Amino acid sequence: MSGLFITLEGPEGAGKSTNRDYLAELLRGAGVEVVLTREPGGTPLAERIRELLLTPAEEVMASDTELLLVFAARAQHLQAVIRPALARGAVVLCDRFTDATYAYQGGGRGLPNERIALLETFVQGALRPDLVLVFDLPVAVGLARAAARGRLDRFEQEDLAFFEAVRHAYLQRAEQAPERYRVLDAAQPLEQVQRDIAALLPQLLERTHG
Ligand code: Z5A
Repeated sequence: MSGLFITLEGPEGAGKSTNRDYLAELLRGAGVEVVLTREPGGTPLAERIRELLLTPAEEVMASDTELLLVFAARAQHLQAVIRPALARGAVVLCDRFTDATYAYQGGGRGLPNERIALLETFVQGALRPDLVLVFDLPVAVGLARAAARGRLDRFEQEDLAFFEAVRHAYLQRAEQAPERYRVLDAAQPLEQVQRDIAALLPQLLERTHG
């Protein structure tokens, strides 16, 4: 595969979508083909699975059901969108990917990492993001931003301990593979976060052009 696979991760309200669009604008301005997508979702079928995952329901969803749905959506997304885009040399900017599974289903729900790793290999083979941008911020700040948006989804209804575990899992993964991760301070004003992103552009373009 010749494209570049960049994922944006972090807790709710960290600014992933806002900054994904900003980075896309920078890359497109430099003449690069960019594919913007998100997880769970990214294809019509995967978006239907997203609905199942995010809509609060009376029946409690088992953690393993949640895990399998996340990977079912990912399998579809990889086949229909991500792999074809990378194969033609595009930059794929994906709002959340498998690091979110380690953070939410692993850290938050407490599922063993080995189970997640098994599905990761089954669904993705050797494919991993080339770069993971982790937008880090205190849990309370992110939740306040999410709450300001209105109705909370099924994940946003979890308690603070859940989100602390999510944040911890992200930071731990970034620490374990610093060559593939960049942790950005997402509690800063948006303009500063975007300056930090713009500073990454030269190295991204270098990798894009080979
Ligand atoms: N999930 C999972 O469990 N397992 C998985 O494997 C995957 C996902 C892939 C859906 O994600 C849920 O799926 C997610 C985990 C689970 N849990 N939840 N909830 P999502 O990405 O769709 O949901 P989200 O994280 O809640 O998205 P979000 O709240 O839209 O966050 P965001 O994209 O990081 O933020 P934003 O929309 O760019 O910004 C939010 C607001 O803050 C907005 O008004 C901005 O203008 C503002 N903002 C952004 N940056 C700043 C700064 N720096 N200062 C001030 N204000 C800012």
